[in-house]
Amino acid sequence: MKKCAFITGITGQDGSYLAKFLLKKGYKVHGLKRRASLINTQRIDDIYEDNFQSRKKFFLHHGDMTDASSLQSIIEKIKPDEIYNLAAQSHVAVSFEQPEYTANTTALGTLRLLEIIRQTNRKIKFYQAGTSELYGGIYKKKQNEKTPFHPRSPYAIAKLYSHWLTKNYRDAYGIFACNGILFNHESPLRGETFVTKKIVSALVKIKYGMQKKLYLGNIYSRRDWGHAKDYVEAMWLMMQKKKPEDFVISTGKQISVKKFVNLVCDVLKIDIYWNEKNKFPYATDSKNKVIIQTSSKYFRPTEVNTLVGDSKKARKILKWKPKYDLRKLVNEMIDYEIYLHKNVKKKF
Ligand code: NAP
Ligand code: G4F
Repeated sequence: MKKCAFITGITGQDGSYLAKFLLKKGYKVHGLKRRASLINTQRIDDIYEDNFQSRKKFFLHHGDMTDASSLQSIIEKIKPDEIYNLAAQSHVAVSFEQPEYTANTTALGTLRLLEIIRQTNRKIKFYQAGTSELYGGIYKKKQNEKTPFHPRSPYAIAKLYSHWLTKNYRDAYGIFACNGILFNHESPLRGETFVTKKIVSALVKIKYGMQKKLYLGNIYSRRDWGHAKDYVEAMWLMMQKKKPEDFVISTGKQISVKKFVNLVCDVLKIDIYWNEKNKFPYATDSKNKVIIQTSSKYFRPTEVNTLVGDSKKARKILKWKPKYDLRKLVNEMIDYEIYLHKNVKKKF
């Protein structure tokens, strides 16, 4: 019989890649969708459009992580074998502005799902979308499953609650519940306000005369950036093991936001010159025009300066390894951005 999965956060970056991945594996896929005044299914519309068959395998249900009754009626109706909890207020900077909403969705949302599993069917497997933000202010060379946590934002603290809750429901009730501790992962479908997508999108537009300047925050913070497509495979692999365990998923390499900008400029053949003597560094192009300006608007009250993961456990036990390197990821993101603006580009 076909396996049935329920994905919360299916309209997001990871949700869309995971849905496609599971459909290819022959799953029936159900997703949670919030009601919005504008259409919010752009990332998954192609599942309907490209694959006539998927109409019988792919279903969306209205609901919200803050509304237990909607989650309960969906789960009781569809009877999933696996739940992937990807829904969250996932933006670190926004979590400082909306800490209570972040806790409600990102922490209590997990509790709502686990309670439904505990009360209705403890055989449902549960994946929790954990994050490298849990490590926050820990300055270990590389972070793995044994590294202590030191969250530095309301978002990371909400995720910490979900991390421990997932472990607790595993220990207390024998539920197959696992945490993926995923380091940053990007793609052409990344949300517009995360730094990689913001940089790629702006520099493509600057290159074609559609935008003048890119404003950034802390260009010195360093991240371990992988591709979302590789990372959703790891989620599924964790759920296929006999025993539920937690795994770090990462590339093991990090670069700074500034170096990421330089890499994108290199691919786009934009010459840039950094001036870092000011409190707010900026960069000019070959005509001495400022095209990148840092601004306090994008600084966070507490920053996570460096993250780089050690995913040896996943590589050994799950036999997982990333297929994308950073250059391939950047090329794909740039190609997609150029494709998006192709028609507009013709005007210039
Ligand atoms: P994303 O693109 O921001 O997607 C978040 C999803 O959650 C969207 O589908 C969003 O719906 C949904 N959502 C938010 N609040 C909700 C609510 N109250 N009720 C129902 N749905 C709600 O995030 P992502 O990059 O795909 O990440 C997926 C998960 O992994 C998140 O939990 C994130 O915190 C975690 N994570 C991400 C990374 C990363 O680098 N990408 C790394 C570690 C962990 P709308 O489309 O309606 O907004
Ligand atoms: O792209 P970011 O917003 O990602 P961040 O904060 O690392 O969080 C992402 O990854 C986490 C995993 O570690 C996920 F859990 C989380 O859900 C999310 O997907 O920022 C990356 C870095 C930060 O240090 C930030 O301060 O880039 C810096 N940055 C500099 N200028 C900026 C900007 N970030 C954003 N979003 N916008 C800027 O203009």
